[in-house]
Amino acid sequence: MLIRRPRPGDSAAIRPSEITSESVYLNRRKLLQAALAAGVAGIGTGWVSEAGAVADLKVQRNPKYSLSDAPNSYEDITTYNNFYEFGLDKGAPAANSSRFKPAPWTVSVQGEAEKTGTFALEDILKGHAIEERVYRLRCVEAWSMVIPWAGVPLADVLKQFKPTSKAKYVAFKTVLRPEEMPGQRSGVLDWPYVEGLRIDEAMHPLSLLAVGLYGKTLPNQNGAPLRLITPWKYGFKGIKSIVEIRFTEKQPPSTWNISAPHEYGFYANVNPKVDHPRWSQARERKIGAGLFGSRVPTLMFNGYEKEVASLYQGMDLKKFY
Ligand SMILES: Nc1nc2c(c(=O)[nH]1)N[C@H]1C(S)=C(S)[C@@H](COP(=O)(O)O)O[C@H]1N2
Ligand SMILES: [Mo]
Repeated sequence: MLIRRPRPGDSAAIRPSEITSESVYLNRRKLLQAALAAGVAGIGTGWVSEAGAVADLKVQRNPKYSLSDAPNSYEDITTYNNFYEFGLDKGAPAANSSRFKPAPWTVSVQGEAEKTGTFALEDILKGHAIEERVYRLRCVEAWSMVIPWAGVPLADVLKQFKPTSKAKYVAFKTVLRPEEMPGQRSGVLDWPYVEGLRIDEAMHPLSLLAVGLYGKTLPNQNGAPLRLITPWKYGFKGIKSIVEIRFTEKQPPSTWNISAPHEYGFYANVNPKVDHPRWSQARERKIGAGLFGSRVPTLMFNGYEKEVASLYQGMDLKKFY
């Protein structure tokens, strides 16, 4: 018997019926409370509004994080997704997430830190400017996209909770809402989705807590209202719709590692020299670059080798994949 093991998204083509066109999408935005109140980096009561809608954000472009490639279109970024809570096909998250309610939103902060508890999203972000950073997202399935994220350096957010010296890792958890997330009513993965980083990875300046893209709040399919971005790692580390942050002494479990430990490790650093057991990681297909995309070489640490290589000095990256 052949058991088809799930993996972080399939390379199945999007059926036209699954595509939410940009105009349909934009019409759905309705009118938002215009007043993304001043102060607090543009966050107010209109932070995220009704399901399916996005609001403008006040963002400051950070030119330090740019790429020579043009960003993918808003359409590509919001209709070609992996978010198994809403289904397995690339078009499923856009098609099935309109009933998901990303507001109001709280995050529970727990574990090895001085300040723990449940906090409103606005309070966690208070006082932090929202930066726009263009990063390449490299999926473990060997495709990539260029995305202008809006977010706050993860380190800045984490430091306000004063992690103790026992905080060696940070664990993240996605919301569990089977009533709003049809994929969670299936057993394809252990729910809720969980991920984690070593504390030095979490505190690295590249790590971003994203709250938007293209200058607007995150659409549900991209992980509203906040998700993780670690651009030197495979996309599945970028856990979406985060409701819990926990500082831990031991390495936390991660969903894809639980699902298929020989295929997906805890580190998941982009590495063209360490192939997935079932396919090569040497090259990637650029989404949106022509009908079949263009295949280009994958760069070590997704192009961030200079910045992050020192985090893994002395580690055998074939073993710690
Ligand atoms: N909770 C949750 N987070 C998730 C996933 C998921 O299925 N569930 N998929 C991951 C994978 S495999 C990728 S490639 C990225 C895709 O992010 P995007 O859809 O915003 O491009 O989200 C990651 N975060
Ligand atoms: Mo992925």
